[in-house]
Amino acid sequence: MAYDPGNVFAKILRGELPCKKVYEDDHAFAFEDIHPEAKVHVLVVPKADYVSLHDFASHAPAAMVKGFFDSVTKVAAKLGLEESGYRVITNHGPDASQSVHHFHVHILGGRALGKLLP
Ligand code: DGP
Repeated sequence: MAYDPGNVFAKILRGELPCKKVYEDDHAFAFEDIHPEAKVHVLVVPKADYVSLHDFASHAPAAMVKGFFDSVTKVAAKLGLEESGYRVITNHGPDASQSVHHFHVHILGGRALGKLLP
């Protein structure tokens, strides 16, 4: 799938759509999910155009991949989740119901999350 710059996360990154910003650095931008599924539900997106995990892991420079995942852990720490714990999820493709085709991870926490799948 080719990257579509009209996706909602690209619009958020360009400031064309509002969001509740949580964190930003050179590599990543983090904001609250519009449909939270836990007390804390934050999305972290790279500031670069990748469709999904496969695209990001295959094509992004190694320094960008490391920078992004460093940012993810910084966001979790900023949210106060480092000690209590949290879950990081990324959905790739139809069976995972990926709905926004700009690579992102979900950070979920703030309560005991239980099993991996319902
Ligand atoms: P998924 O592609 O399935 O990993 O999930 C995409 C998530 O993005 C979903 O939990 C809802 C969230 N989302 C979709 N549109 C918007 C939006 O315009 N603003 C925000 N903050 N979140 C959105």
